[in-house]
Amino acid sequence: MNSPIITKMEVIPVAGYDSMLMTLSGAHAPVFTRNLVILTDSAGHIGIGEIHGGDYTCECLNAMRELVVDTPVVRYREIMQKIHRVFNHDLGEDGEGIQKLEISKLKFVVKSEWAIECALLDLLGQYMEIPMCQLLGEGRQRTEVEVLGYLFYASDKNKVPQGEMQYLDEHDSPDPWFRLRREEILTPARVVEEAEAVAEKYGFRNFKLKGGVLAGETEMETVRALKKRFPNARINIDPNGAWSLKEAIALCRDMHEYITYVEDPCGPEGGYSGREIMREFKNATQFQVATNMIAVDWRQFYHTVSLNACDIILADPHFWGFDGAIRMSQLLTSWGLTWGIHSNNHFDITLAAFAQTGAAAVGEPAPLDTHWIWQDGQNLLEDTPQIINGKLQVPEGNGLGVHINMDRVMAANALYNSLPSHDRNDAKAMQYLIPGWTYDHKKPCLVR
Ligand code: GKR
Ligand code: MG
Repeated sequence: MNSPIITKMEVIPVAGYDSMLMTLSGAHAPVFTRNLVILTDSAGHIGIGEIHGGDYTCECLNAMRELVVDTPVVRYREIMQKIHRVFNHDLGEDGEGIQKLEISKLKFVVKSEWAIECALLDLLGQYMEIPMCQLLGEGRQRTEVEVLGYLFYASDKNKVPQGEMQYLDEHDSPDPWFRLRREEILTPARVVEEAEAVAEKYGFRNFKLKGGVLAGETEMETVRALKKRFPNARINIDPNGAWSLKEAIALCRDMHEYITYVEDPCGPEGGYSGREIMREFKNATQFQVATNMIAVDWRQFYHTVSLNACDIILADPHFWGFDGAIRMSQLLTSWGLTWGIHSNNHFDITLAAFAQTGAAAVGEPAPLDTHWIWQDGQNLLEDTPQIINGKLQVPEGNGLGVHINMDRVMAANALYNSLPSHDRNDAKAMQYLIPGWTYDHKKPCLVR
């Protein structure tokens, strides 16, 4: 067999800068972390993958190395099979998933091996001289993929003592979006400014507002202001299950002319799972509902679909794998449901992976989530895929179709190594806004 052999697997943890973005979990820290997988093969090709950060994911990846190295690239499915046989995820530890957005559980929902799958598909595509999307499902469906403008409320970073947790300051950037994204954005008018800035820079036509931050009625006011400014946009809101069923119904019932669909409006309560509660929300409001919280594995997916609890499943490839995410798009499409992608903070390697996955998804995907606009400028690639007119351009080269810049990777690794902790902790920065703040999955983070 002429297939190249995988000669090396590197796992490189990296970090990048973020804004003080607000969610139900608290405030994003100034720095976020990710893990990179870099495979080298005997033909001299490099395959890359990116996944969530933190020591747990990094250790899992390092433990998988010996199942990957010295294997022919074309045996990528056997490699994944071996990994799954050896690293049989214990359902006990992630059974509840992130129904309550408990960030400490995210590491069990994310499956580290999907970064290896991405790097393997990158190598296989290079060997076969085709883009990664041609290796997935039914092959390439489109050459550009719609993404949405992911809007966040952001707190004033100056409330955090200098030196304690240093947020990036871009007040002297020539780019209006880069300046704005590091400022306080806490009112409906400021969120409209935010949407204008990203619409101008990236051409977004549709938006998602991260809720679970202010009182529900204020968040609805923000949605109304957005719709007034962008009457043709599809706008959705995602409070990550912060509202009780009763609150969610009261807040959303009269919002049909403003909101296209609601993402995880409510979650588990009163002994019922998030799936049952979302079904009741749908019954009461007739809204289309999306999730990245109540269906994060195939067993949860079964119950979600059986209950008809959801219309749009955001199949994050870091949860489902690339093959799995596309399989999901096939199932959803054949059942008349909608597929999309969920994201967390990420670099442009994940952006390229989203482009390839979105290109292979069948049917009519919902505009994909991406946090990348908050990280734009800190690129680890030579040729970061661009968002033009709200559409992510799918790289045309072989495999992932992009090239890594190792100098930037090593700088991001140095930043990671300088951190006192590598795990996401959204409570820490919150303490400077509200002393003694603790996470409560039923209270918007700034409502205490
Ligand atoms: O970036 O903090 C965040 C988001 O709230 C993230 O944690 C969510 O998982 O973006 C995600 C979502 O759509 O629920
Ligand atoms: Mg969500």
